[in-house]
Amino acid sequence: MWSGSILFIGGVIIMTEEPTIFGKIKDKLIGKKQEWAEQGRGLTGETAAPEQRLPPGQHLVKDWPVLDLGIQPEVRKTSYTLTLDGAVAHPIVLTWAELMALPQSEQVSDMHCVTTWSRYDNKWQGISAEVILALVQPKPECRHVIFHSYDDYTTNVRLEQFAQPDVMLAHSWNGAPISREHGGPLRGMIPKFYLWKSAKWLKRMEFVTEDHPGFWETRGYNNNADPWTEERYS
Ligand SMILES: Nc1nc2c(c(=O)[nH]1)N[C@H]1C(S)=C(S)[C@@H](COP(=O)(O)O)O[C@H]1N2
Ligand SMILES: [Mo]
Repeated sequence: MWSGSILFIGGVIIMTEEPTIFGKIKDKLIGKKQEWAEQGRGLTGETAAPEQRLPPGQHLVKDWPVLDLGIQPEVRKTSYTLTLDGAVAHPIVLTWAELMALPQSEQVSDMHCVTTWSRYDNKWQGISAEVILALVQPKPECRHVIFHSYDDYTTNVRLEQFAQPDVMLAHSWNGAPISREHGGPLRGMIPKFYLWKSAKWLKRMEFVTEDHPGFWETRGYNNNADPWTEERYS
C-alpha cells in the first residue's frame, strides 16, 4: 500500500514516496506542544487585571519568534484570494487588489504567545474587523468565526472577540509587508487573546452559528484564550 505524503502548497500538488521530512518535523513539534498542554506548562495559577500590561507567566521579548506547523506556504499576492462565507448576508471572495481597495487602518498592539513570550508595540496595518463585518454583514444567528489558513491551520473565536476595535486582518508589521514566515501576505491579529488565535496565511473566514474548535483548540489549548486569566489550556 502507498504510504507516502501528498502536500498541497500554494496551489501545487507535491507527492512523495515517504512521509516527508516536513511531516516528521511537524509531528514532533505538534506532539511537544500537546504534551505541554497536558502538563499545564507555563501556568502560574495567578490572574491579573487587564490594566497590568504583561499577563501572568509571560516575559518580554524584543525579537519576534516564529511558530508554525513546519510548513510556511508561499502565498502569492497575484493569485491570492480571501473567502468570507457562511452565516452572512453578503458572502464574497476578495482578490488582493480588492482587499487593498477596502478602507485601511493602523493599530499598535501587544502580542502574547502561550509559550510565554510577549512582544509590545507592534504596528499593524491592514483591514479592521469592523470593515470586514460591515462588508459581509453576519446574520443574527452568527456566533463564531472560524479562520482557515493556506497551511490547513484553523482557529476559532466568538463573533464578539472578532468584533473588537483592535482586531485586524494585517498585511504590514512595523511599516513593512508581513514576511512569509510570519504569515504574509495576510494574517489575522487578535491582540487581546493568545497568539494561536491569530491565523497566519489567511485563506478563509467562515462565519458560523455553531462553534468549531480549531487545530490547537482540539489539542488541549483553551477555547477562549484570555492571557490575563491564563486560559492557556483546556
Ligand atoms: N496558519 C497558521 N497560523 C498560525 C499558526 C500556524 O501554525 N499556522 N500558529 C499559531 C501559533 S501557535 C502562534 S504562537 C502564532 C505565531 O505567530 P508568529 O510565528 O508570527 O510569531 O501563529 C499562530 N497562527
Ligand atoms: Mo503558539
